Amino acid sequence: MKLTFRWYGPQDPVTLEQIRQIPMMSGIVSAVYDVAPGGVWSEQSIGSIKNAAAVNGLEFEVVESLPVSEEIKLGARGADRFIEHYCENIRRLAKAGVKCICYNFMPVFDWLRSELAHRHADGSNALAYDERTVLQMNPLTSELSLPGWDESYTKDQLKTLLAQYADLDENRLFANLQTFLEAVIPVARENGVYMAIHPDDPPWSVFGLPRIITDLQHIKRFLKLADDPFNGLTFCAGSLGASAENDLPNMIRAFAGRIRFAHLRNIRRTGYRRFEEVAHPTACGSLDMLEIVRALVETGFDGYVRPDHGRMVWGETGRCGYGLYDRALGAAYITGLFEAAQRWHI
Ligand code: DNO
Repeated sequence: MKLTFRWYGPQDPVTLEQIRQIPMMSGIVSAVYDVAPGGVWSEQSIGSIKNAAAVNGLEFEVVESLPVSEEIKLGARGADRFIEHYCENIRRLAKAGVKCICYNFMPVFDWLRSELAHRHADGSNALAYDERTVLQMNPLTSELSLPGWDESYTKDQLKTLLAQYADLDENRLFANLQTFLEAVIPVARENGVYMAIHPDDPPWSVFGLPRIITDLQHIKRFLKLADDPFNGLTFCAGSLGASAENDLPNMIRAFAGRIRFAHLRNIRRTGYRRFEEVAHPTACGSLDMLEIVRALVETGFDGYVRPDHGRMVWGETGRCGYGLYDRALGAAYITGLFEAAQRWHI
């Protein structure tokens, strides 16, 4: 496996000089942030990420995210043009040495949380989700807003978008995903880039919008839409683990050979559709991190890994979930798990 770290570009308070000092760090996971979803990334912007990484002895082989525009998810008029843009981005990224692209197919919202700085007993804070809080919010009328996406749309834009999704069910979303994959996967294959869809976070429907990358059955269905090694998966432990019904090591075994990227983090489930993000080690949360790594090693996983959301510790401030310290601790812990699982075949 190759250990990587997410970097949000020159604006990120976490620097490449810091990232390179984390033991075993091979490269960064990044994206072009100044182009709206659906646009084409300039070769210059892609090249400048690559160069900045290289100057610091780091690779840039993984993109997260190359966003899929809502037109594609909706199967709306104009979707073809955006799919062509998407393919062009794959070609350009491949030319710059990118080997894996993480994306998601969640309508309207990406990840959702009800709290961005949930305080833990030890004084650290982390992201948290409580469905009871989320259900009190009507994204159209409520004055309350959810962290994570509230600045992305104006109320009017959101209203139009949600109306467009009103009669889109799971099957139609799958059909639109299939149309997307039929165009994109051959381009990915020709260019030697693995596509790695990210699970929905949390892995259930929110605000009546369908979510389809959620559990064993749905992900099996997704993998069959294009039964091709280049149609792969980002295995996000924290996203899938939010549902107690997801048996993560079992899912890893079921998806063997198709997992290209692993996001490893722990969460603690504290009730029905309620969880908080915690430090990476097994004993800190509900997920058995060693069993997860063991399943990856056992199934011959040779993709990219990154520590995922960290807590804010030692007074650090910055982008929620993406500070330096706790993710660096997570990286060191993940390295240890892989070393043990690989050496002792535990
Ligand atoms: C949140 C991330 C997601 C992820 C996208 C991938 O911290 O895990 O935003 O990058 O869903 O497309």
